[in-house]
Amino acid sequence: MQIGLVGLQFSGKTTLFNTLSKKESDPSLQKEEAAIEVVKIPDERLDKLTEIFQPKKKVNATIEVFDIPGLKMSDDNKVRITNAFLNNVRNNDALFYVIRAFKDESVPHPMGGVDPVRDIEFLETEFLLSDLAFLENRLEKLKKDVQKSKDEKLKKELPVIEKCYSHCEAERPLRTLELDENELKLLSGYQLLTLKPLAIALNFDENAIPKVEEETKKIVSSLKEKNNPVIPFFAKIELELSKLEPEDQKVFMADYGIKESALAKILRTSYEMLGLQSFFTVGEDECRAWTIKKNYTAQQAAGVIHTDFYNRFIRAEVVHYDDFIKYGSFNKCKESGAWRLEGKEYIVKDGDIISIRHN
Ligand SMILES: Nc1nc2c(ncn2[C@@H]2O[C@H](COP(=O)(O)OP(=O)(O)OP(=O)(O)O)[C@@H](O)[C@H]2O)c(=O)[nH]1
Ligand SMILES: [Mg+2]
Repeated sequence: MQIGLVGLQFSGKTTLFNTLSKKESDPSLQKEEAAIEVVKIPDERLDKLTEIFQPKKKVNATIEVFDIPGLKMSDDNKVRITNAFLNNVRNNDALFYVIRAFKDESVPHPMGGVDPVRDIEFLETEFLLSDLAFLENRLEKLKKDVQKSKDEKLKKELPVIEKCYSHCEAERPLRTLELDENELKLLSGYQLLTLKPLAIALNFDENAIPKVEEETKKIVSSLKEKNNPVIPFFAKIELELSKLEPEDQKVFMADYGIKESALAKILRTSYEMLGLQSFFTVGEDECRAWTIKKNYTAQQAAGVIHTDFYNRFIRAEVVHYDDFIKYGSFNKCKESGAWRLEGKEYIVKDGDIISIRHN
């Protein structure tokens, strides 16, 4: 799974990226290329399991974060969307608009002044136009092809594209359109930008911390679409804090009045938006957290570990993390019935500890 940091130039994307990836690179060195980093997902439950099993290796679940160079003012003093930018955005499973809400005279703004609502609506409009252009082309082609060929798939696609097109034409992003599983499947190859789950990350000054909730509410109330998750954060100060030891980090965060780190918020929101959850495997060699979609069956989860496990799946031994901690050992879990053998249709729950039996 990959999330993309998207926005105008100098909104704080690379600063946030460095906070997430704990990279030391200097954000003042403006890079022209997109950067990608595999970010470990902190998980206290995995830490606890590692403490108990003392394995040789601990493996966190990961998510890929894509830092996309922001949109700049072009020669005619306007910020223009570019194809390179759109292609970078298309690659992601979910998007975070990183929006400048900090004031700093020494950092120029490509549109002149700081105005989060304008910047958000600008990105939304550009992405809508991009989808609309694609849908228009697709619609035209489909109408011709449907007459010529007997392809059932094309016939099914036509009404879906029509529906999407009118939705975009009414200036609504596709993520607000109700689509069933089959319709989504039909669209999945097209990488439509406004269909991607979206969160808005507002980059505030540290001196905005005391009034951040109020400021955030004000911004959201002026937005056309109010239902996307909104995450206020403080790129500059959080980058400094991310370099500290975890214990010191907690102390300083409390001092500043930052309730949850940008990292935690971004990861939590990504999981929610993408419908993800974790399960664990434990043992002497390694304790590991795995990321799967909610509603995955035991067999599908087994397939994430190894395709052989999917193909040769017999049963899954399952105990939930909470039960394991409560009873203290697998044996006690067996006695109490918390440890079970489940078949391939079992729906895995967040926090399940699983061992796959296969032949
Ligand atoms: N005062 C202040 N400065 C910030 C903050 N966040 C980022 N900056 C500064 O703004 C400048 C741009 O930050 P970057 O993180 O590189 O911005 P970016 O969004 O990656 O920019 P592009 O990659 O060019 O699109 C840097 O000099 C940062 O130090 C902030 O919260 N407060
Ligand atoms: Mg950058």
